This record gives sequence, C-alpha cells and structure tokens, in this order.
Amino acid sequence: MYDLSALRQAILVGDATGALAAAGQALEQGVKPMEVVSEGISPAMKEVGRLFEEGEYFVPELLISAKATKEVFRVLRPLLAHAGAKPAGRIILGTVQGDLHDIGKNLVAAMLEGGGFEVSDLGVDVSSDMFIASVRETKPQIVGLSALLTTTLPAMKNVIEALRAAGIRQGVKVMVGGAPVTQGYAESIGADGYGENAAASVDLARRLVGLTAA
Ligand code: B1M
Repeated sequence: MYDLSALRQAILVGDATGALAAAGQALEQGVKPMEVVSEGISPAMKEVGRLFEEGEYFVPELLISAKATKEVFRVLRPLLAHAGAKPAGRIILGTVQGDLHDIGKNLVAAMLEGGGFEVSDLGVDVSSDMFIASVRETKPQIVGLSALLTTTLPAMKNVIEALRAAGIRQGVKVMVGGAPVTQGYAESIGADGYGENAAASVDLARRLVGLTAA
C-alpha cells in the first residue's frame, strides 16, 4: 500500500502546499482519490482534533490544518465525483443549526461522492426550515445530519420532527453522525442510521437506498 504519511504530516502542520504536492504524488502513483481521503486526510484531521483536545494545538493550528485539507479537497472533489459508477442516490447533507463544525461533514460528503452519490451540501448552521426546503426542491433519498456539540444534538431531533410535521418524513431516510452521536442516540430520535465515520457512512448510505442488504 502507498505510504500517505507525507500527506498526513503536511496536514498536521498546516502546510497546504506540501499537502497538495503529497496528494498529487499519491494520485500519480495510482492511489485512489477515496483512499487519499480515508487513509490520508481523515486520520490526519482526527489527530489534529486529538492534539487540540490535549492542549497541544490551539484554534489557529486547527484552522490552518483545516485550510490545508480544503485545498486538497479542491483537487480531489472532481476526481471523487467521477470515481463512482452511475449515481447511487441523492443526499442532502448539513451541520445542524447552531453548529459550525464542518471538517467531519466535509469528509463524509467527499466519501459519499466517491461512493457514487450526488451530494448537495447545505453547509453549517442549517435550520430545519432549510432542510425541508431543500428536500422539497431536490427530492433526495437521504438527509444527512452532522453535529459536533452536545448542545446541538437536539437540533437533529428537531429536523426529524419538522420533516414529519411537513409530511415528508416517509419519503426520505435520515442518517446522523458526529463525535457526540451514538447508535443509541440515533435510534432514540427516530433516525434511520448512524454513521460512525466517513467510510462507514458510505456503507450506511448504500444500505439505506437498498443497494446493499441491511
Ligand atoms: Co469545536 N468543539 N468548538 N471547534 N472542536 C469540539 C467538538 C469539542 C469536543 C472540543 C473540546 O472542548 N474537547 C467541544 C464540544 C464539547 C461538547 O459539546 N461537549 C467543542 C467546542 C466546545 C467548541 C466551541 C463552543 C468552542 C468555543 O467557542 N468556546 C465552538 C463552537 C462553535 C459552534 O459550532 N457554534 C467550537 C469551535 C471550533 C472551531 C471553529 C475552532 C473548529 C471547527 C472548524 C471547522 O469545523 N471548520 C473546532 C474543532 C476543529 C473542534 C475539534 C477539536 C475537532 C473536530 C474535528 O474536526 N474533528 C473537536 C474535538 C474533537 O472532536 N476531537 C471540537 C475531526 C473530524 C474528522 O472528526 O468531526 O468527529 P469528526 O467527524 C467524523 C465523525 O464524527 C463522522 O465522520 C467524520 C469523519 O470520519 N461524522 C459523520 C461527522 N458528521 C457525520 C455525519 C454523518 C455520518 C458521520 O452522517 C450525516
């Protein structure tokens, strides 16, 4: 397997130029775009999160690592979109209201695109009304909700209740994820699935649209 440590290291130190070069080299050597995400970007950003929690990194370090990741995604996104076969389904995805964390959600979006899904990313701080308007407009098979704060977990439940109140809950599957989310929490709010990480979310989405057995 190709060694993606140079990419991980560049992201860890927030070196966007180095990260772009390392990702480019990996792609030239035949590494699949999805693997660049799952074996390079994803573990590097997890490590950035850990260093922040342990007090070794502060907000500026977090933000320059996130910026380096975004630069790599600009190159990967079109490649990921072409990597899958015919569209596996349509997903709208967003970080729930009150929550501005988007690094994990962006990874999930990239992996889903790589898995052949059409992803409409609504961004961060997305209200129930915005989710509902987007469901009506784009008619997705899946609505994906991300939350990183314990204080914004209830917003996931609010979206599900709002979908129900709007009479459109039956027409979509809801998948949820984010560090404080658990399988038990997902079940308690009536979600259809819980994605533990970006790679698992692709398997989950395929199950939810009936492409693989439950
Ligand atoms: Co914030 N933050 N933050 N933060 N931040 C956490 C979440 C926290 C645990 C840190 C801590 O204190 N230990 C803590 C929450 C505590 C709690 O709720 N109990 C916290 C806090 C308190 C805050 C602020 C309130 C701080 C403040 O201002 N006082 C503030 C809130 C702002 C707001 O949202 N309103 C805040 C701000 C920020 C930054 C802006 C500095 C930055 C976000 C930058 C950005 O996202 N653009 C930030 C960051 C980076 C973090 C940590 C360090 C890292 C999060 C991350 O990106 N992890 C985080 C601590 C931590 O998690 N270790 C922390 C890497 C990422 C790859 O993992 O996001 O878990 P993750 O995503 C995974 C899975 O969860 C899953 O797949 C992803 C990829 O494998 N997943 C899904 C995610 N969404 C999914 C959706 C799915 C399926 C799977 O289906 C739809």
